[in-house]
Amino acid sequence: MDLSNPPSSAAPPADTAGFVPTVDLAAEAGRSDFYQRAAQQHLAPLWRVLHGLVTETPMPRCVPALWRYAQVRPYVMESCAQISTAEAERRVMVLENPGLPGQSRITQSLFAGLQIILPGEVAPAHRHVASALRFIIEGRDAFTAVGGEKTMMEPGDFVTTPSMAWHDHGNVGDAPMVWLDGLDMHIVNLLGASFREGYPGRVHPVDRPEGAAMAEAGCNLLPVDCKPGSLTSPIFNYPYRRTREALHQLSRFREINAWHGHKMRYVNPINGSWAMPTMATWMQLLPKGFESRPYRATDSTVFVVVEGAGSSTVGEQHFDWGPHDIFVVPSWVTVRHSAQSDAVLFSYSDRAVQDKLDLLREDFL
Ligand code: 1HN
Repeated sequence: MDLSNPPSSAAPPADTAGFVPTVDLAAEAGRSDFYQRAAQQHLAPLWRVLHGLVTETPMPRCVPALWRYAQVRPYVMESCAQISTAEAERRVMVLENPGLPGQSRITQSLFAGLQIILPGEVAPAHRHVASALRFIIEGRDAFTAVGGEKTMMEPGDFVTTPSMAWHDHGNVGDAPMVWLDGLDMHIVNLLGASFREGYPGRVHPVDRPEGAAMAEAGCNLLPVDCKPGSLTSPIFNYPYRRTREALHQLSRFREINAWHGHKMRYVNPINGSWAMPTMATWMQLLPKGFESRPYRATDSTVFVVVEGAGSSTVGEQHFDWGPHDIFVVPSWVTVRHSAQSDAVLFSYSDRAVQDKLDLLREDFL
């Protein structure tokens, strides 16, 4: 028996350096009766699983993966013929990491799905402990209402739904809207902290004017009597128009970061931290011809291409990408980006959690 490779954990890579336990096979066979008797008491020997539990380096089961929008869009559209929003509650096609099939995970800790809402449809109000982000991919004239305020959404907007905030969505236009949903429910579930509730009506009442959150917190000003209520940013729509303009201005005077290009993180103006307590979010501009230096970090990251074309080498894999394509860089896998034209990438990861728990490691190679 190979003690370094217990069946319940991922196999270590062949090049894993360091201590490999030597196993006295005869002695191990002699212990099997002990193992069986101990198991009756719900006891198990740590030495048979230790190195799979505490690995020398991250060993994500999540693998590098790319979803080309042109290939998945027809399925998102077809889902509308298959089921109504009323029946589905949320009409979402889940992006399943090929290394984690059947688990509704795009990374070990995060969910991603493509939600579509047709003209005239309403996704009914509910709330849950899991936080959600929306990254708008196509369409216009659709809104989300969060905690009593509505916001109209446009492609490239980053919209948050804080933990336990009532939310419903609607499309008042004449074209479908598609966005990417990113949720942290796997983190919530790991901790056994999940609750959800449906609202008795289809929509939750709106009691604040559109633009209220932006006026209160989105103009580098805060009301003098502002009292932070949660760790989630009070700004719940970060419009692409403003983000794109900031990146453009930045690129005119600031030295480019060799690993990230021109990359900005979305912040909570109350405390300067991440916009959401569990999910870190960024937008980056890679100017035409830019080739990033290799980088790796312990947060598995989901990228959504907003504009432009380019490619990324993720571990052994090479992904060519264009607008609306989605790809994943797993924990501790080295990534290099290359931009064929000016390219803009949105990304999110569990770094907001890893930061708080002092777990994050990164390598600038
Ligand atoms: C959810 O509530 C939404 O509110 C979207 O739009 C996707 C995926 C899993 C669980 C809840 C939404 C979701 C979700």
